[in-house]
Amino acid sequence: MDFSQVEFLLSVHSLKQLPEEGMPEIAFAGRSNVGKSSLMNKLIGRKAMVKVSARPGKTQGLNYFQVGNQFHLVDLPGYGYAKVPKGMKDAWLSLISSYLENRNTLRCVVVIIDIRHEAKVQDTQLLEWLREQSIPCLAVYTKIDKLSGSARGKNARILDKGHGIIAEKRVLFSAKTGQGRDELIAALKTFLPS
Ligand SMILES: Nc1nc2c(ncn2[C@@H]2O[C@H](COP(=O)(O)OP(=O)(O)OP(=O)(O)O)[C@@H](O)[C@H]2O)c(=O)[nH]1
Ligand SMILES: [Mg+2]
Repeated sequence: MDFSQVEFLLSVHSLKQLPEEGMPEIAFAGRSNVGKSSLMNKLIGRKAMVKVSARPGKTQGLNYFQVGNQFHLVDLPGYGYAKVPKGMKDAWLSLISSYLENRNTLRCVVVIIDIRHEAKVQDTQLLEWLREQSIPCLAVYTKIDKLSGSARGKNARILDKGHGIIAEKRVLFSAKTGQGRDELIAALKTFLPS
């Protein structure tokens, strides 16, 4: 994967703003504040191309990034943040689910999960829904820098069990140290045309 040319393309707030289907797309989903945008920055090797915030709810709309003329990376707004007004929550949900369901060029949804917490119902629901829709996905357990080696292994096994994920099919990652970046790239490559 060549990240020497990455640019921000656009922020999509309604289905009709979606760019025409062309390049393959990889979307990044997960709870608010889990570290989706940070993971993307680490992946592309930029400090702040994707906006990051300590405050949950930073990413709104679907933010499109284009990598060379190879593929799109799509940063999705986080879910599970209680302080977002209900009307806005429903609008997000309908935008994101229609995007995920109908986007023919979507090759993989990276579902990002905080390794420190037990299996959360919204993550389980998303993973099950993606499986039902036959949308390929990859689970990434992030913020591993916040745990010691043994706690990492233990928590990863708990999450695998809770979400029905096979250990070989997920990646442990840290946006702080960059650990897991090579594994993430190798896994993502399997979803893209060679
Ligand atoms: N220690 C550590 N902190 C992280 C890691 N990933 C993200 N963070 C921190 O977690 C906070 C949220 O990161 P974001 O990347 O903005 O999270 P997000 O999932 O995009 O959040 P929303 O856009 O609000 O849904 C920031 O303070 C990051 O610095 C990680 O791997 N390790
Ligand atoms: Mg974000």
